[in-house]
This record gives sequence, structure tokens and C-alpha cells, in this order.
Amino acid sequence: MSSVNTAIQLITREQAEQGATAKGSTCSPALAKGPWDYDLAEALAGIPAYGPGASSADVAPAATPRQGQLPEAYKLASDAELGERILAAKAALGDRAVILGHFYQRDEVIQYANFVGDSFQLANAALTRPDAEAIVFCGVHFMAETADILSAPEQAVILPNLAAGCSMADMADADSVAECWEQLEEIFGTEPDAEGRVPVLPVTYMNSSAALKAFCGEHGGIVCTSSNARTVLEWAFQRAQRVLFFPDQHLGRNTAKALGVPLEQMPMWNPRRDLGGNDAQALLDSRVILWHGFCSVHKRFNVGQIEKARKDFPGVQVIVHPECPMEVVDAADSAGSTDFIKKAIAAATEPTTFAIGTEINMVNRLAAEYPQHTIFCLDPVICPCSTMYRIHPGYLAWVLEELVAGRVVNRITVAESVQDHARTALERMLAARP
Ligand code: CIZ
Repeated sequence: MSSVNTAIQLITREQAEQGATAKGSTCSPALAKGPWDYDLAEALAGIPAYGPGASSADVAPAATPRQGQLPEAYKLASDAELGERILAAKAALGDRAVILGHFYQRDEVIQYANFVGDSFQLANAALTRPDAEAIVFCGVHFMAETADILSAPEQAVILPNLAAGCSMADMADADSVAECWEQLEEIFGTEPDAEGRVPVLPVTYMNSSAALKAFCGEHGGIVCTSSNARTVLEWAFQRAQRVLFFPDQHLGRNTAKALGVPLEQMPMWNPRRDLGGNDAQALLDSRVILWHGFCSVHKRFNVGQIEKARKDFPGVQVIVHPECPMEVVDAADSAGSTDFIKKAIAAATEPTTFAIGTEINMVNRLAAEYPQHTIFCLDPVICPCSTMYRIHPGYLAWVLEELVAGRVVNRITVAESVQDHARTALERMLAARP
């Protein structure tokens, strides 16, 4: 089975055998360690961090949830022992628990999932199991929040490692967005134009906190995923003269550009600067105001990698995620969500070479699933999502065995007041038609 974990172990072994550092083969050899080392490092330093992988240089806000210490037995257990314990706990729990695994999660965890998919597919998959008392989400924090909003109040959503956040989601916080909104209202006012379109509507990417989804719900706005961003923007433009799009500038820019919005009408909002670093006229002329956020996995892809793939593999199909920078999306053959990428590969009837611009765990899994094709990651360096990495079979075994013992640990609960508005924004997304 291919996975980041096993790939990293191979690199580490090779390095030891060669007595040399295979420079550049991974973004961080620290990935070979257990994520509990980072739980401990954070506890000792008192400062949260995302851990090794693509987001290791991103600054985690002080309020980022931290994980307490995993009991020693789970840290010391071998993979085989953890596997036995997880399977035994799963069998003991039966239908009382459902395990969800995100596409970007490592195979060592995915092998135990009842459902594998993107964040929204997984939240919906959980709805097919109304009898499950516990929804164990092997993904990141905002995904568990969305599952909590959509699931029944008595169902407990569990995130096996509380430190599994999302650096992109953390780049837009509720206070900064509220402050931005206040400044925008001062410039635009609140009166609709002759066609009944309000001056601005907020649109948040699914990769955002429940508080921001609620902000959108409360202010006439909406949520989007990378699968439906175009439909959602069209929906918003029917109701508003412009859109405030957060937190991912790239998804916002790529989607708006495909709809014909000129780049000059997409100013960037830097929350650390007055008016986001813009003058009032640029904001008045705007159609999409892009929040200064990004995904550190997708930021790694560049046009040089695409040129190299085309040179090395004539005829290669380059497919990238729309969280990649605009130049990368423009240079690729196609761009789309994780589901789009998966379906594009599944639809290929002839053996094809695919160079993929998304997270390494998903690319490795696709390569193993479709051996008739040559599938590789555009980024040659093994650099997974730092926060998905924080989930390990040790944490999964722990939360499941706690459930067997009648204890719910690591529950993610979204406050009721936030849930209502966030659900409104999610429901608008489900109902959105261009
Ligand atoms: O929504 C998701 O799960 C993410 C992170 C991206 C996608 O394209 O599915």
C-alpha cells in the first residue's frame, strides 16, 4: 500500500543506508515521527503549530486547538497492534460509530474508513447513518464542524487529533472578517441598486470555520466548495454587485476569471492593512474582493513543474486543483475539485499519463487504484498536508476504544447560535442554481 507514511519511512531508510541525506526528497524528514511529538512540542512551547508538511511555515493563531497527550500505549503500539485494536473496537461498536476518511488522509488511516471522500461528501455520507452515535472524522477541524452542523444533535462528531486544523481556514477569522465588512459597508453603504442587487455579499469556501459560515448565513451570503464555486458565484452575482470571497484567494480568482471577471476588478484584502491595502475607488470598482488566504499544499505547484512534466512525458494530462495559483491553473489541461480529479482519471479508457496538482496522499492512492495509468504528483517533493498528518492510527484506536468504554473524547461541538446561521449558508449552497 502506498502512503506518505510508508514513502517517508522508505526515504528515511534509504538515507540511513546511503549515509547521506537525499536532499529535497521530502519537505521534512520530521514526517517520519509520530504526530504526538508535535502535541508534546506544542504543550512544552505553549505555542500552537501546524506540524511538519506543507504548512509548517504558516503561523497558527494562538487560539488554535491543541491535542492533549495520547496515552503512551498508543504511541508504543506497532502498526499491526493498532490495526487489531481498531478493528476490534470497530466490531464492538458496530453501527454505533461511523468512520469518515478524507481524500487527503494517509492510507494507514483510510484503510479503516467506512466512507472516503471530500469534506462535503463525507458530511453527507454521515447523514446516511442516522443511527450512528459517533461520527469519527479523519479529516480536519472545519470538516468536523460541518459534519456537526449537518448531523443530528445527539450524534457526537469526533476529531481524533484536535490539532488537525487547516492553515488556510485559519487565515480568515471571524473578527477580521467582521472588521472588513464594517469598512466595506462604510464605502458601499447598504442600499441595493436599481436591479435590487445589494452592494456586496460574503461567500466562504467550505474550508472555513463554522463562525464564518454563520457570518455568511447572517449577511445573505453562501458557502461554496471547489466543485460548485462557479454556480455559487453566479448565484451571488444575481443578488449582489460584488462578492467578498474568503479565505482562499486562488479559488476565488480562478473561478471569477473563468466567469470573465477582469483581474483589475479583483482586489486583494489584506486583513492587516486599512481597507485591506486598497484605496476606496479600487473597492468601488471591484466585482470580487479576494481574502489574502491560500493553501500551503497547493501553493507549492508551479508552471515549471508543468513544463517539465510535458517535456518528460509528451501527451501527459495535467490536472490541478483550483486552490493552485492562477498561472498553474492556466497552464494545466484542466482544473477541478478532488472529486473532479478522481472522476477524470476514472473516465480515462486508454492508458494515460496524468500529472496531478493536489495533495500527495490522494495522488498516491489514485496511482495505486489505477495501475493501467501512469499517475504522479506534479510536486516531486513528498510534502503532505501538515494537519491531515496529525491524524494517525494511534489516535483513531484511542478515540474508538474510549467509545467502546462509553467515553466520548475529542468531540467537536458547534454552538447552536452559530449552527443556525451556518446551516442557512449551507442550505443556500445546496439550493443554488446559476
Ligand atoms: O472540500 C474538500 O474536501 C477539499 C479540501 C477540497 C476538494 O476539492 O474536495
